Amino acid sequence: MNSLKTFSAAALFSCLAMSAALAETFEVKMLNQGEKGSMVFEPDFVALKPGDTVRFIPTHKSHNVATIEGMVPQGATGFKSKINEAFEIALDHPGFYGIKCSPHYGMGMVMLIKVGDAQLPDSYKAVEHPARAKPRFDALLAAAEAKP
Ligand SMILES: [Cu+2]
Repeated sequence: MNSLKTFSAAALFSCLAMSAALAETFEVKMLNQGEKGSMVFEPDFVALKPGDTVRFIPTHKSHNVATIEGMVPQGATGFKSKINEAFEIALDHPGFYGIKCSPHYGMGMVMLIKVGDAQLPDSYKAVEHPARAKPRFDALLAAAEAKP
């Protein structure tokens, strides 16, 4: 009986230790030219567990990262980095973040972040984007909805 108690306490402890250790960091490059064309975040979609971190790397110059109005989970706050600077943020609010590069939003430089289990809100599809950002976002939103 005693040994069983000891065992379950140890198992519980190792689970807690593991879940803390499992918080991951996802790297996203900011590029003038990538696999999907010019002015891109690469990758342009990341799915995080709550508590995971996204690190934006200024691989090429003149980029930043900023949340798009109307595309931040309810109760969460948006963020915006400085041009040419690496930027790291831990996200623990479940939901979707629509992301743009401020100088290149008009050239379609956008990406989508999913945190935890979340349903894409319909309101996200109604957000207006510059002409070249729209098709990229439509594809990202469609892919995000198709994923389980
Ligand atoms: Cu940019």
